[in-house]
Amino acid sequence: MENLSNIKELLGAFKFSGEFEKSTQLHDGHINNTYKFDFRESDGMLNRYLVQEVNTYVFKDYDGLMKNVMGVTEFMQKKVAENGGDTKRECLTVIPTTDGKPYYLDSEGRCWRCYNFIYDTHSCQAVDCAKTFYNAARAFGKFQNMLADYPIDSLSETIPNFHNTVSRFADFKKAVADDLSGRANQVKEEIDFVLAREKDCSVLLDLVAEGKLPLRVTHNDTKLNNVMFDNETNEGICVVDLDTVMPGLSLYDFGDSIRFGANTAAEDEKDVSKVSLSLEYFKAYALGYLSTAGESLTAEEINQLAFSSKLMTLECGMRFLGDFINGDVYFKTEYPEHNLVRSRTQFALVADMEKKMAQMQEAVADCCRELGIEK
Ligand code: GN1
Ligand code: MG
Repeated sequence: MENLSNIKELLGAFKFSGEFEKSTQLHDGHINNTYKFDFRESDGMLNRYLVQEVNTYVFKDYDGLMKNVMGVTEFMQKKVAENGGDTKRECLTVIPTTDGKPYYLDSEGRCWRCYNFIYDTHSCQAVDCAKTFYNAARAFGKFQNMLADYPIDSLSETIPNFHNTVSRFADFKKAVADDLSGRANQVKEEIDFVLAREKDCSVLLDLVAEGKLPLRVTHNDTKLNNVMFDNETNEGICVVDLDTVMPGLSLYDFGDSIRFGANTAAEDEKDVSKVSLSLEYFKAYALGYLSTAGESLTAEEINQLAFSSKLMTLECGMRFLGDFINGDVYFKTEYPEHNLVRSRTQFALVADMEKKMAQMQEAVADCCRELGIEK
């Protein structure tokens, strides 16, 4: 029971049902700590919950965050029910604390929350075939559609300027200038790679300022492992990790999915020669996403899908490198160079996307033709 010295306290904190059996830590995310809690009912039935310690260094306004999560989950439950879906499997439900609150502050001031566990599903850490990635795309496209009429002004910005790449670039330059870890001189080549791409950082924001791209309610962390796939059908039935649901661009969601899932190597592959953009996976994702969200997208959004993939990869790379230079204060790491390794894979992927940009654009155009989308 790693890190769970406060298990007794937690067991009394939430409205769990049944007799506690065990907790198991899951190691998926880079930010929060996640555990499965198993309980047994007197009739032998298993009750499983997902308990998470919210990282309050990253999410300073955890109260605003949980208000967003409550609002979004309740909204989605209604939508799923209206469409005749299964509210226990197709959306998350927050399990309240024993005194009816959405989160629990423990005696050390740490913030905990609890979700229903989604049975008979699995998550994927890497794309195994194009169909899986297509299914993930359909899930994220549906998610965006489901939240299309969510009251956008009611959402707090859980992390201000999360995908504002101009502000990310400024943060990056500050990290280099401050050089808190003294590591900047080891990574000059990587720093130069970022600095040479300053112009890319403002492309989407300029289009927003010109009124050419709409703000939408977006997920903002569309990694493959944030989709739960049905064990039988392999369809993406539920999108999880709602911490960064905020006003954003559809392009952030599209691009971030490609960054992670269309890479032929893992995000932290040490051998960068294995890193490349799979055009097959790119096209599969574009097809899945356009087949669910395509109708509601504008021509300019579709026009920027390929570029947004490169931009989100560059942004993530500069965040990893910036964190390496800051001394690994944000992302969890397993070894001292981990963030540097992660940033190198992102930059190798950016470089490969730059070579393949015309083919990526062509793949989007093919998908639009296949789906009869004319904008
Ligand atoms: C973090 O924790 P996880 O893996 O869901 C990060 C994302 C990054 C991602 C990189 C709140 O997400 O923005 O793209 O790592 N989440 C936050 O793998 O910063
Ligand atoms: Mg996640």
